[in-house]
Amino acid sequence: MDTATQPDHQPRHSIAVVSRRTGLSQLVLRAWERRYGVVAPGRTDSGRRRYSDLDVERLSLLGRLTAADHRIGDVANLPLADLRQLVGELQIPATVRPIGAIPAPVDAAAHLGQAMQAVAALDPAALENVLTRASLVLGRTALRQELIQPLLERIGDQWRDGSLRIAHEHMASTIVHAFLATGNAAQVPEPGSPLLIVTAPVRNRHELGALLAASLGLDLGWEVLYLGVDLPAEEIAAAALQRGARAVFLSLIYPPADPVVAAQIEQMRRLLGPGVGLLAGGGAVESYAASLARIGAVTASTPAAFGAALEAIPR
Ligand code: B12
Repeated sequence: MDTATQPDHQPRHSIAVVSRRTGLSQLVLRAWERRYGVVAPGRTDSGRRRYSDLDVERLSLLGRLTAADHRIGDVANLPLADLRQLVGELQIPATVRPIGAIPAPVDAAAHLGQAMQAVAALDPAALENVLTRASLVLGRTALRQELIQPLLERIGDQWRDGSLRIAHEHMASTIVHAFLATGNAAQVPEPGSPLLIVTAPVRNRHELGALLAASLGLDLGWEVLYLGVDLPAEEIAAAALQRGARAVFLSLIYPPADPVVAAQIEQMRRLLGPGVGLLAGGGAVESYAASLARIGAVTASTPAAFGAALEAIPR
């Protein structure tokens, strides 16, 4: 039987989907293909890569192995069965195996514990190590939802109850910011992807929720123009119109229920016109529900809601 007709050999997943499933950035996927021929994805008529289920499994296994210190050059061309066996052998020792100075955990809760230790110790290199390793072991979705968001919440709680200082929060925010920004920059959208602008309106200076939303937008196959925070409505609208954005995401974390912010939100629709989709998310979003409803903005409090809202926007 021709293997190309078997379901798991059929090339059907885009590079964005494969990146999301394997936790490997698009940059790494392309580099491994070019340098080591790890997989040979099919191509659409317009030249876009399409990966089969078996390609995804192979890439996932290679991601796990490289996260556990195997050199990609040593494992790149092993048969799938050998890769499965090698990863199987990792399972038990992985929890006790040292990578650098820190034992390598396999689940998000253990990574979170290590990340909090690094924050408490004011050790940016250790925090960066935990994030880098987690990105390979957990994949991008779990990294965002089960490590980075809970980490920020815990830091906020411990900062409020006085067990962490502002210095701890600033160190952690700096590392998480750089980590997310670098990961986002490495995600190259496919040509012709619709454009999403991600930003936060004036008085909003929390940036990490916006960077998380940018990361999610990239995973969903959008090109993202990230404009940082504390940006007046007219600047956001001018950028959206200049670049022909299909949608604008506003991150609203703090301050809640601020009349100046509400007025800026309401101005957005007038400045943008009817053709651009508006979305909002973040801890303060409910306090702006009335203004958001008036301008027809969709509130996305979960990744699934965010995905559905983007999906509903004509491209
Ligand atoms: C880091 C941080 C800072 C840093 C930000 C650095 C940076 N570069 O971003 C700095 C030091 C600047 C800062 C300043 C302040 N902060 Co602050 N900060 C935080 C901290 C620890 C993390 C913030 C963050 O990025 N969270 C990540 C986002 C994603 O969390 P979230 O809004 O709760 O979002 C949830 C959902 O809405 C959803 N979500 C969010 N965005 C999106 C997007 C999409 C697409 C989807 C699907 C879902 C989604 O995901 C989260 C689920 O867990 C939080 C603690 C916390 N619990 O968040 C405090 C926190 C937000 N800060 C707080 C406060 C009080 C302040 C200050 C007023 C402190 C001060 N006295 O100066 C200032 C205000 C600054 C301003 N004007 O905006 C409070 C806010 C309380 C409130 N709501 O009233 C918090 C909650 C801390 C606390 N426990 O008290 N802060």
